[in-house]
Amino acid sequence: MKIDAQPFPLDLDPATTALIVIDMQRDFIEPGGFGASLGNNVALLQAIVPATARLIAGCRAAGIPVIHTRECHLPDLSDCPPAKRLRGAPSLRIGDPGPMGRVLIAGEPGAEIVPDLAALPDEKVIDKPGKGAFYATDLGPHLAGLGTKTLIFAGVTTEVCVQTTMREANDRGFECLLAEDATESYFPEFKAAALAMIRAQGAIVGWTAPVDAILSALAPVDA
Ligand code: C5J
Repeated sequence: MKIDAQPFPLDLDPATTALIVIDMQRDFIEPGGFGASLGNNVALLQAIVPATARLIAGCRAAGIPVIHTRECHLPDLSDCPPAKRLRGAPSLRIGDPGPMGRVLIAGEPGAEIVPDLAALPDEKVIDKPGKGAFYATDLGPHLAGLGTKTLIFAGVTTEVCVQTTMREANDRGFECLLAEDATESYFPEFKAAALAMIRAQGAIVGWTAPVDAILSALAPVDA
């Protein structure tokens, strides 16, 4: 099937496609979490939850596997180098106790995916210590097991973990499509720039398309 995407239509076979929803966690999206502790306006990210939920539902209905990632660390922080933990000037650093438990620590309430986008019991959830979801995880072998060739991406933030994972995926041979209104940044200008970079030079990293364009291709309405 063809997706009405930029910079040109993308041919996609649902049988060899997976959806990756990046880091839609309370720590990034709800007040009191890590994103807010860095001084960011989390309302921007909250706004994409309904579109992301529609994309997830459409992919589930089309039989496309849904994979969720969570950016989080071990309780002893052995997988969080100072080069990551000491960046910025947050009111709460990774591992500090906050209103939703220890910030970005696996198993803590803040590290959970927001309830509206929760994984189904049979869906793969990948805890990742880095920005890219392939780094230090079993995402690569998991996708190989599924026979995946094309990845649809959603989640936050566009220019950090989403773009990093798309670049990792493209280097590994996957065709990549980013759902434009199911991704967001705390910095609207960074989102716009990331979308432009991804599809520049003939889709050098991948394609972008609105959720509705993806859903209408997955479930065409009979004329
Ligand atoms: C950030 C992410 N922005 N998931 N994480 O720190 O993009």
